[in-house]
Amino acid sequence: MSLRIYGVARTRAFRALWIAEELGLAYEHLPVEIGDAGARTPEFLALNPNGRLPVIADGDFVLSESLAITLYLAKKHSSGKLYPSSLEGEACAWQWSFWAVAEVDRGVNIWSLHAVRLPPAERDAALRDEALKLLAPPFKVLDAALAQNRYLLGPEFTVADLNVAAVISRAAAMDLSVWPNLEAWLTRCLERPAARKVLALKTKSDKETPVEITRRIARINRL
Ligand SMILES: N[C@@H](CCC(=O)N[C@@H](CS)C(=O)NCC(=O)O)C(=O)O
Repeated sequence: MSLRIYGVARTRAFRALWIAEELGLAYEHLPVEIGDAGARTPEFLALNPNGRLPVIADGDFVLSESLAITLYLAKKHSSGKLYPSSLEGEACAWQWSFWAVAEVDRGVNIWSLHAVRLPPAERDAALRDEALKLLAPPFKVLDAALAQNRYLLGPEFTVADLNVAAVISRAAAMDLSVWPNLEAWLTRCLERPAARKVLALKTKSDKETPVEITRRIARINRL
């Protein structure tokens, strides 16, 4: 199989798996774990010197950074559909993708660790509340954008929605009712068959994650 996706589905590999499923690609999933058991081994560091997941190998072409991966695969396989064909549409897909990483990714990660993923006794309510405060302004922006259109770039789902929804998916258990457009859109995105298939994998791997790994994620990323 020429496309390989490295990274356990609990990680940002979820994003690469989701786009591969949307595109109906044949691929091999290698559920590499983070840290010394996986992404920090010399063999893996040769693929991604950052020691982070996900990575893909498309034939001989190796790529890291989850949202670069989704944009690359969408452009390669679905230009004019999941990937916008106009220069402006493409730029808007980049805009929303960079926005999600810059404005939302870290806050959502902190919130999910301290609301859901760490054992209850180790959750820090102050960090969780601070994350909520950080997320409120960008969520308000997203909610307003979605009042105009069913999806971020218009009436159809595109890679821009996939990228932003995948980043926010860690907050799916959050009370999003103050942002009703955002909430309805996130549900629409995550109910797509491709998303549901990969979410099932992600939920399974979440359940199987040893607590030491969750603690390590919080510690080394200072979350
Ligand atoms: N910006 C990168 C971040 C990748 C990243 O941090 N991945 C996490 C898993 S979700 C990881 O591999 N962490 C490694 C570690 O904590 O040692 C991307 O979007 O791909």
